[in-house]
Amino acid sequence: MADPTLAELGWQEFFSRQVSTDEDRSCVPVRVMSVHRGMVSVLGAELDASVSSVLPGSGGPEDRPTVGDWLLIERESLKPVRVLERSSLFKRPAPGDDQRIQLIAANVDTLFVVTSCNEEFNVARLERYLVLAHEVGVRPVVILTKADLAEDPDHFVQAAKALQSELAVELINGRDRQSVARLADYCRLGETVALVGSSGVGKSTLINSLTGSDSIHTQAVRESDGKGLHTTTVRQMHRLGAGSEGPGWLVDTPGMRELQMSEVASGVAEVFDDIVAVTLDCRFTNCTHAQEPGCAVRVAIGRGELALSRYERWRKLAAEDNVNTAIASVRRARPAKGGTRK
Ligand SMILES: Nc1nc2c(ncn2[C@@H]2O[C@H](COP(=O)(O)OP(=O)(O)O)[C@@H](O)[C@H]2O)c(=O)[nH]1
Ligand SMILES: [Mg+2]
Ligand SMILES: [Zn+2]
Repeated sequence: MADPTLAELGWQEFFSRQVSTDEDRSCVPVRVMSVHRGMVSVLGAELDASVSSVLPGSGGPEDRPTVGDWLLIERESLKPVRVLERSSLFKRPAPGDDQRIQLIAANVDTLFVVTSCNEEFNVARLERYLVLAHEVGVRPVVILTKADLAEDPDHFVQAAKALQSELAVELINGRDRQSVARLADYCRLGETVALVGSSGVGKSTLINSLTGSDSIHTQAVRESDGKGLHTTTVRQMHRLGAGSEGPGWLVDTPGMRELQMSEVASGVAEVFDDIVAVTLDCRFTNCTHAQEPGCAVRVAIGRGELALSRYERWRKLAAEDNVNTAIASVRRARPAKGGTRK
């Protein structure tokens, strides 16, 4: 495959205006393709290399490079200088009591929320992913796989479309290249699509069909820089559309088993904007929609204009977000144990 140009890699004015004249002379921008222990695989306009992921200075938890990042590196030494400000960032709290944040992917344009036309399909889980997409500021597309195995695939399409007005929903057989071909429209020149969804829904299959490759595993480590890298790394940018015009990028994400909602209030408000609109008609601005007189939410539920199940899912997500957001702000206020922050 020919070396990509910066535009094909996703370079935009948003990034170029962050680079000073001095930096422009001494550095080159490269995009992070995958992250390994202490190293990142990067691609630039004329550069395919593995460079250190350790940046000068201490930096905050979000300053280390992740998949999809634009990294400035020194032209001669290839030493990393800094990560450019991101147009979007997916992250999650590291599992357990760890205070660290796990960075998932940066500079993503579109989120493919992948689910299948079977018992895996779950509206509450889909809503969580939609909240995440809106919070991060990327366009969500629900991808329904295994259409070929379902008796009534349209039932799943309708259920997904009901989640949000104007939500893009695509029904596919992920193993069939013709069936997935139209999804390439969501991933135009230099654009990046991240895939999320439970294990087994067909994310890897879809990436293989879209990129026309047989196995993601053969792509996990490039020959040019495979030396000393851990082959178990899964998160990686895959180039779409070999030879075709307008190739974009696909990035798989680790299964987010416990997708905790934290600091996503605006995402919740966007996904449930219909309910938020109803609450504006409640008599009291701090209405809890339980006992208060003049509660527009209870009226809407009583009239059948608002589904009780959807209202309850909204309450649950909003409550979870409130608790986790409060915990996160307490943690931030407290100095890290041992005094040093990584
Ligand atoms: N029949 C059918 N099988 C599929 C489809 N998508 C994925 N699969 C199969 O489902 C299994 C899990 O797919 P995989 O891509 O590994 O899921 P991942 O864990 O999300 O990456 C594999 O056996 C795939 O062949 C589909 O649309 N139709
Ligand atoms: Mg997979
Ligand atoms: Zn109310």
